[in-house]
Amino acid sequence: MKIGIVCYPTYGGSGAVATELGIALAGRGHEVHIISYAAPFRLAHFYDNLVFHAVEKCTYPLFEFDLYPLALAGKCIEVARDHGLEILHVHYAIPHAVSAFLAREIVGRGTLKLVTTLHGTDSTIVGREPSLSPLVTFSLRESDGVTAVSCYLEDVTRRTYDIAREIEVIPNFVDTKKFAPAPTSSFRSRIAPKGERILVHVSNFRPVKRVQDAIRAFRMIRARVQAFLLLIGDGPDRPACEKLARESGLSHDVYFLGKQDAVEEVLAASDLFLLPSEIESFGLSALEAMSCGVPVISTDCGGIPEVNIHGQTGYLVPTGDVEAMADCALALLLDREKHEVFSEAARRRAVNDFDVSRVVPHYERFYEEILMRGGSQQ
Ligand code: GMT
Repeated sequence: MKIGIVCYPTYGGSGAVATELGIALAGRGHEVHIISYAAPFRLAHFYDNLVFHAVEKCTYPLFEFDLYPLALAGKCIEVARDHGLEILHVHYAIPHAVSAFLAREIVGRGTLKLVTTLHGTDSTIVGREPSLSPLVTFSLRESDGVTAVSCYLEDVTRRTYDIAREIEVIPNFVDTKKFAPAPTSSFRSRIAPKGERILVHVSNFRPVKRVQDAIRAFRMIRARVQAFLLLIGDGPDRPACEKLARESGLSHDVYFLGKQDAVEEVLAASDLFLLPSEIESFGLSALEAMSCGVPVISTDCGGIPEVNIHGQTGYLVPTGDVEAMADCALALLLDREKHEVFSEAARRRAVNDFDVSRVVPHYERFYEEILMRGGSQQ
C-alpha cells in the first residue's frame, strides 16, 4: 500500500507512535510518506521505503496568524498526487484531521482514504474547546476510518462527541527488541555507582502529567532508600519542577536529563517508572518502561489500567495520592524478589500483548478493510 502519515514531530506519544508505525510499515514493504513541519524526533535514520515531506510555512505580510492547517492540506494534496497515496493516516485530530479532510475532498474520495487516530488530549481536552469541538466531530464523522489507542479513549470519545460511527481500538505498541532489559548497563554504573536505586519519569512536562507529584513521592522514597530520580523530557512545568526539587533539598538526587534520543538506554538502567498523570489515554512511556522490564507505579486513570496491571506489572494509585505512590514504590524497592517478579511480568506483558509485530498487522488489516469498503460512515 502507499500510505501517508501525518503527525506532530515534537517530543510526545502521538508523534512517537506515528513514526514507529511508519517505520514498521515501511519495513513490511509498504511505501510510506511521513508529512509534518519538521522531521519527527524518532526519525533519526534513513529507512528503505520511507520518505519525509516537510510542510512549508505560508509567509506573506498579510498572514499574522498561523496558516499551518492550510499549508498541511496543500502538502498532503501534493504528496497524494505525486506518489499516488491510497491512505492518508493522521495522528492527533487537531488540526490534522481537518486538513486531511480538505486534502481528501480535493484529491477525490474515490482515490484517497482518510484514517484518523485519536491519541488522547485531542479528544479529552483540546477537542472539547467550544470552538474546536464541532471541527473534531465533523472530521471524525467524515474520516473513512477512526481508531483510538485504548478502550477508554474510544468510550470517552463516543460519550463526548455526537458520532455514531465505529471506532476501532488499536492499542499502542513497542519494539520489544529495542526496548529490552539491560540490568548491567554502563549507564547504570555511571548514574548510580554505589548501587543506588534509579527511578525514572518521561513526559513533555505539561500540567496534565503532574510531574511535581513524582518529585513529591520521590522525596518520601528518598527518605528510606538511596536513590536517584531521572526526569526525561521538557515542557512548561519544568521550571516549577526544578524549583520544587531545589526547595525539597533534592538538587543532587533529581536529574533533569531533558529530551533524550536513546530513551531506551535510560529506561533499561532503571528500577521503577513513575507516571503520576491526571489523564492518560494509554501511557506509551509506561509501556516502553515495561518492555525494558521496569515495573510502573502509575495513577489509576484513563487507559493506564489497560496497560499496567495492578499488583502484577506495577501498582495503580489514585491521582494526587503521592503517599500511596511512595508506599507502592517502596514495596518493590525494599523487596528484591518481589521486584524481580514484577519486572518479569512487565516485560512479559509488553512482549505478549503489545509488541510491534502483533499490533502493526492490525493497522494493515484496518487499511485493507477501508480500501475495500470505500466511503465514510458518519
Ligand atoms: O494527548 C497528548 O498528551 C498528546 C499525545 C502526545 O502526542 O504525546 O499523548 C497521548 O498519546 C499517547 C500516544 O498514543 C498516549 O500514550 C498518551 O497517553 C496520550 N496522552 C494523554 O492522554 C494525556
